Parts: sequence; C-alpha cells; structure tokens
Amino acid sequence: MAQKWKQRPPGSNWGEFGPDDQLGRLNYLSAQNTLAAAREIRTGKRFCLSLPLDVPRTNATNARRHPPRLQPIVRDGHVAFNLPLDKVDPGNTQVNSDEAVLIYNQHSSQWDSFGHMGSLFDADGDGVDEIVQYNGHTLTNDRGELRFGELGSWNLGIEHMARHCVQGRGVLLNMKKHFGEENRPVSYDDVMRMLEADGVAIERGDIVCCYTGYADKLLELGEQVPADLPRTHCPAFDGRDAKLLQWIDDSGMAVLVSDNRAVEYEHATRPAGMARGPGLPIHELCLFKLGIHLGEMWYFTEIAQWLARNNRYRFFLSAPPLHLPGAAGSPANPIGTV
Ligand code: UVW
Repeated sequence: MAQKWKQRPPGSNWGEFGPDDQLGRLNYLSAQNTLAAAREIRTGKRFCLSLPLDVPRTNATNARRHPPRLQPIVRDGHVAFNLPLDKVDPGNTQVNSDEAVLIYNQHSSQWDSFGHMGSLFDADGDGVDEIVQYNGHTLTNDRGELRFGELGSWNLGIEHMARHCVQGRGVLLNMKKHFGEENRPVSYDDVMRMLEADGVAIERGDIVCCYTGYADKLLELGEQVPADLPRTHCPAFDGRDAKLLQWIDDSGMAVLVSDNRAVEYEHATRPAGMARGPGLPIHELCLFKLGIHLGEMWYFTEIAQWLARNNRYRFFLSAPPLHLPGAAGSPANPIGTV
C-alpha cells in the first residue's frame, strides 16, 4: 500500500508501522508482552475494571451521551421478555427474553478508536488543510463517501483493536493518592515525582492506567452528578505541558487509560494567542499523531486498593473492545488479574 501523506504532523510517528497501519502503538503489545504480563498473575484474584454501563446515571456531564436504553424485541406479535413460548409454540414450556439496546459508545467505561478524533491537517501538501486521521487514513472510501447508514467508518474503526486482542501488563498510577480529589492539571514534573515516590517503571508495550477517583464520584453521586463534575473533581494529565506529551511518546506505552472523563485536563479556554488548535491536545497526540488508543471512565478503585495493600502496581489486563466494525469507540469490559 502506498503512503497516504506527503507531510506528516510534527511529533507524529506516521509510517513507523507501515503505510497502511491501523494499530499504532498496539504494535508494541506483542505476544512476548502478553507472556511477560501473565507473570503478574500470582493469586488469580480478578477485578472488574468497568463501571456499570448506566453510570453516569444521567446525561448531565455530557448532554449528547445517554445511559443505555434496553428494549425487548417483538416475537410473533408478543413482547419477547418473560414470554412463555407456549404462546407462539403451543406445548413449549420454556420462557424467553430477548432485547435490543441503544448504547452511546462513549457514555461510560470505553475505548476511543483512532477514528474518534482526527484533525484538520495538510497531509497532501497542497497548502489546504483536509480532514485526516492517524497515519494519513480517512474515514471515507476512495470516492470520499462515509459509510453511515451502514456501520461507521471505513478505515479506522474499533474492529482493528478487537482483532489485535488487548491483553498485556497494566501499570497503575495512583494519582488520587498523590494529588487528591481536586480538579487540577498534572504536569510532567508531577508525574516524575509520582513515579519516583511509588517506584513505578513503565516499559514498552505497557498499558498505563490512571486512577484519579473520578469514577468513584460518579458512583457516589448517582443521579445527582452535577454537569460541571469533570471541571471540579479529580486530577488529569495536562495536555498543554510539552514535556508531558514528550514523555507519553518516549515512555513506549501502548495504550493510555484513565478513570476520568477525558484522560486529560479540560481547559476552559484556548491558550492566549492560539486562534486555532486542538481542544484536547492529548487526544491529538495519542489518537491522531502516535496511534495510542485511549480508555476513559474505567473503574480502578478496588484494584488500586488491593495493589497498594500488596505493594504492587502491575497486573495482568485483558480489555477487548466490542468487535463492532466501523465504530469510533466501544464500551470496555476490562478485567485486571493480580
Ligand atoms: C470528552 O468527552 C471530553 O472526551 P471523549 O470524547 O474522548 O470522551
């Protein structure tokens, strides 16, 4: 396949994994990494790292995204929920339930595919920005058509992540312990102090998991979650800190996950003097430039407490997205094993 771009964004790795690559840093998550990660299983104890998918309980923190809506299907004119099958098949003693669900893929514990956030960038070198995604892909076919009406995007859907099978070493950063519950940007210097204090090392192919306490707040507040929770509670990486962005790249991490809403601190305004630019710079770096999938709103509370009690920070992590072709994101149902 020919290279899709004439110029690539500064600080990107486009081309490193081949001209047609759709996996990005998941290429670092090899069979050897999974084998090494399996050595973190010492007790067999397992932790569910997903929130219930109806948490957040309302759409208060993001009006566009709602909790799942379950709906029974209809079977031969009957609502197929708790349906005695005798009604459609006389003599049949079984009782059947069957449903459909409307899920907003990015409402609760989730994966972002690279298709979730592209950028306006002049990849073809004609002096005009165009819509482009990781590695110069687009979400359209050769004729520039989007596939909505069928399923989602042509080139960078979550199915590539599903087929790669996300299983590796989770490395927990206990940001709640170090930075408390205040909503504040966490800088490179903060991260370095935290890694040193906790003796944490990140290796190539690791899945970095940030525990900030945000998911705890969602559970605690339930239907009373205020709209501004993401801007009032819990620390988050500072995407405006150039040293932090460089560290994300240099660390060799395969994937970056957090229990907060966006991994990164959501600045209310653009920096002074910047008329144009990415609203979420860590999304730009990870999903667009480097091919690092992001996980958001996971649930780390119990595994974080267990790891702290046992003087550990690493665990075996199995975290497939739905194998849903073309989707820009997916609910996540990750399991951590220690
Ligand atoms: C936010 O909602 C801020 O981020 P994302 O679209 O990645 O969920």
